Amino acid sequence: MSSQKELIAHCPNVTSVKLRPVLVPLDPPLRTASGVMANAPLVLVDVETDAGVTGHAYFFTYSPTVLPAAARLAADVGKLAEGQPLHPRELMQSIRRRFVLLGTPGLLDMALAGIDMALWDAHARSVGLPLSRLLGGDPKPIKAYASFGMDGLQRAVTSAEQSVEAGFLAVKIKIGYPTLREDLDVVNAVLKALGDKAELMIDYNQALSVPEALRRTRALDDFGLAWIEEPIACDDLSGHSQIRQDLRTAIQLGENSWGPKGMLAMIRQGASDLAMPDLMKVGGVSGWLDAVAICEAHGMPISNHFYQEASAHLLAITPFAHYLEYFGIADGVLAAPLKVTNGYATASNSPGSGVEWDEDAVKKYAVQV
Ligand code: SMN
Ligand code: MG
Repeated sequence: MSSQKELIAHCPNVTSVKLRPVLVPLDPPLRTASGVMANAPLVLVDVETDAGVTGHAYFFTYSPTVLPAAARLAADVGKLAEGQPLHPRELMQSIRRRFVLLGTPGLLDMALAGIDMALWDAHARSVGLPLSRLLGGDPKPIKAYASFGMDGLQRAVTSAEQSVEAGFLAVKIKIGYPTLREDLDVVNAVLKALGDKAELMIDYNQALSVPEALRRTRALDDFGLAWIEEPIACDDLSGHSQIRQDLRTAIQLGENSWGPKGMLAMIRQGASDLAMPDLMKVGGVSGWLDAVAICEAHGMPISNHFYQEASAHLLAITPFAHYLEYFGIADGVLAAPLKVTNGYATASNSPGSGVEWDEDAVKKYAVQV
């Protein structure tokens, strides 16, 4: 690799953007009130440069049905970056300008974000810096919560007990069982298992109507929960605002806010107390920096959704960093998954955003498109 001085004098160019779709088994399957995921459909992004560094990132497509199309779309969009200087922000702005008339929500935004993340990883690697240091900070311990699915009372209690044993200071479970009684029984049992060792967040994954959400969140409001996440449809911001005004418990949104403008709309509507941007849906590292600046201006505590490796770097430079969601959606294809020690996760100190492939696993889970 070129010397530091040569690298800084000569900005590398992107030589290729390669995409690989994989289907990584989730064990156990991830159950939510809005569906079960047995596998993690991921598009792996590799940005090669003429400086001998390659940037890595991945994006999660939620549904295996759209995985091939997402990979093909990202491959086509990636060609727009080839031959260009490795200037993540400027290059992505220029690529996004090509789609103003089309609009980008959905698969295109997902592909653009994945490419953005990989460009930033390549940029950080090209100057030999961890992403957080490139952005003016340093990797530092971020309080993490162990994130689980909707697994029934007994599994939820076992997960809570194991999390406390492992040193976690917070746990999130998903609820939205057929009856409020079942929700309350699971929450009570988990709170009992956590004791005073850890706090509890709950996530409804958009499962309730507004009246049912008012009914259920009122019943949960005295439990001292850290937050209640997405009780109703993620795009019903006025509905969330109505629920929020009715509660003392914090409402948490953000994983489904598309781009900085989506985060701004959530804030303007008064829909949430907290924000948890999803690094893909918010627009990659570039989108995160813009969106989180808006949230900070409104004093909102920031957590992440998924993408824990790069999010740990970004939360390290976020003044109101709240929690890191610890759910390794891509751990099955990573050579060195992020670890939590005594309830805190610290981003990798290696150059880049902390994403390195386990190439044997990538081959094992590869999907032909
Ligand atoms: C979630 C969303 C999508 C897939 C799995 C889990 C959940 C979370 O909303 O907050 O992690
Ligand atoms: Mg959620």
